Amino acid sequence: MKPINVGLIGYGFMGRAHSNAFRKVNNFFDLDYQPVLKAVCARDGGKAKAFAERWGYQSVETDWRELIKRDDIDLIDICSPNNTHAEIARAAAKAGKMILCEKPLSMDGPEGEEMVAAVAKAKVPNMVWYNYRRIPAVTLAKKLIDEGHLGRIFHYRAKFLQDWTISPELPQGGQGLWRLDVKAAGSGVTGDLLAHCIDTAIWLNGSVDKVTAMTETFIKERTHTLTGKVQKVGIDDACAFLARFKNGSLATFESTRYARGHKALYTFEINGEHASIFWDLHDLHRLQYFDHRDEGQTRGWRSIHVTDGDHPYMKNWWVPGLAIGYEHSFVHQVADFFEGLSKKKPASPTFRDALETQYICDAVLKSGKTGQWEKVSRLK
Ligand code: SOE
Repeated sequence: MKPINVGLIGYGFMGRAHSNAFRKVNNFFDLDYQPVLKAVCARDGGKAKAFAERWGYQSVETDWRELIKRDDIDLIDICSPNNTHAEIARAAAKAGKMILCEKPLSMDGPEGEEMVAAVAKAKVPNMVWYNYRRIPAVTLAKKLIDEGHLGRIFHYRAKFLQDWTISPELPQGGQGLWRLDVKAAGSGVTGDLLAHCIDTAIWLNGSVDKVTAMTETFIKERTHTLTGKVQKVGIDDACAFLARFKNGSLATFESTRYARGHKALYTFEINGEHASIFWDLHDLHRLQYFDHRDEGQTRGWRSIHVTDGDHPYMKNWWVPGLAIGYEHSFVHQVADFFEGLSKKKPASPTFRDALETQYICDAVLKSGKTGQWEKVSRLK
């Protein structure tokens, strides 16, 4: 196995999810490559050191520029807030590093285009961590659609509901709360949660032509953690939009952080001429499937427990019937990235693929302001 020296930037929730994946991947997948946890980088040296000790990183940096300069780093993994992705990715590409970037790719489409151009010019492998594609039940949905089980698709319906920002006392900005600060996040639920729904949707159902959206910011002002001042909130707290896919199907998407009782309720349903599919993150190892062609008396929704050896990724884990969870989607993503290197067939979504999601988010946010249908841009 060829070692790939990883330099991780950021040590939050995603820093942990990725580190866990790097550590586990070779235990469960036969690959030509092996990630080595070389360095973790964060501005707070003490916290970075504690993270390095806990996860087994060999060294610590406090300036990402120094990390990128290092000859012993092959791959940069960007887990820092959204407003840092572009600058880091451009520098890492220039230095010839492979790049993994947390979602969303960028603050907006034009910034994403620069990132796509940078990795294309440098010819460096790249991928964005839209991890839900690699939950076996979601991957199975893709397989069933591609094999034609659903037939023509009429409807796509997605939701991502949370309830963690309802309190007006919650500040914006700083560690853990930068997602509420528009300068760091770029947008609210659109770039954070709907971006996931959009990525899955375009993967399963193809490109989106146009959208019409409504957005709302329920709490207009919050104290900023870094300045201590009460400041205007610039993110969308909730967003719902309609979309028309290129294949003629109609879609509804909804996301909010104000749905009391829901923590991470990501669901999607797809209705085709022969069959329908439903998936729910809270029950992530199951895929609900209804096939109109089933024999009449026993026709009905089946709940497929996606844990058998012939289900996507599952032969690499336990024996049939035993479920895996959220963190495994990241392990699968690392495995696919390395397989892509071996086969010289990049694992998706590459930066180029993820730019499409960015364009859709831009059109959604624009429509939220104009109240009009907006066309989705395409890379020229
Ligand atoms: C937000 O709460 C969040 O952690 C997102 O940032 C993740 O991308 C999503 O998978 C779960 O929710």
